Amino acid sequence: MTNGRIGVVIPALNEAENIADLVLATLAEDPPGAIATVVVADNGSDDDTGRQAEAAGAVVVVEPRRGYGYACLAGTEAAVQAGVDIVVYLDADHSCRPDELGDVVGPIIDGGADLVLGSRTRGTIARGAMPPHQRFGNWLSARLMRRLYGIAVTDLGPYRAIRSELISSLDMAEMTFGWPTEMTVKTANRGARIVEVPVSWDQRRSGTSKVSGTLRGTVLAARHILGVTIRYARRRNQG
Ligand SMILES: Nc1nc2c(ncn2[C@@H]2O[C@H](COP(=O)(O)OP(=O)(O)O)[C@@H](O)[C@H]2O)c(=O)[nH]1
Ligand SMILES: [Mg+2]
Repeated sequence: MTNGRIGVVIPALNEAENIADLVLATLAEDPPGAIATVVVADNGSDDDTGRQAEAAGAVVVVEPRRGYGYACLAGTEAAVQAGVDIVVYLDADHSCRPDELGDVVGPIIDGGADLVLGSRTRGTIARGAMPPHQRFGNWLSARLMRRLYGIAVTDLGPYRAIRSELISSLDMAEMTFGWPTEMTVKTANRGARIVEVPVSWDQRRSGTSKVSGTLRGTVLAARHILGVTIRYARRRNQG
């Protein structure tokens, strides 16, 4: 069994219409273990995201360097400093469900996993929530990861949980779209335990997509995900 103090990290860029409800819903959850802190990593939003998050009860860290990885790292550092045992990541737009937090942390609390990946492929994807090019990209990337790392992954989703000690030791370097992939492949290279659980995937509630809904976001995400997957597999094979 692992101690279960949980830090939830929510990277957010211009999510003022979504963030307060999401923080409140997350704080209202009572997963196994306990939520010690909800950290919103505000990535230089030019709307009210930070103030909304704080008013709802989140700890807000401001990371002016743009990038999903920069925001995740700043949020992770704040959560680790608060003394949590487990860090959970979820998106700021209500695509991930806070009431599935217990499913995502469960395998770590039970002592059976070091990293838990929420798989939307194995869960439920709401109609229109995932465009075809994203489905294909996730399928291809997961397949490549299974082949190169021998891990049983079916999706590359944002909803994930990791032991604090592990994330602190991974020396994360991908500061944009490659962050989730880097976390997964470095954990695999360590021989640490990765477990997938089914999660739901809903439509963004409000506001606009910055990643899969834009050509630039899609191309950059695909390039980083595939690049990181291949790069760390080479390092693995070089011992
Ligand atoms: N910190 C940070 N977060 C981002 C950035 N781009 C998107 N996000 C957040 O990452 C999550 C996913 O982005 P989203 O726009 O919903 O992409 P989609 O799910 O592919 O449509 C949301 O919580 C966004 O607020 C960014 O450049 N920096
Ligand atoms: Mg989204």
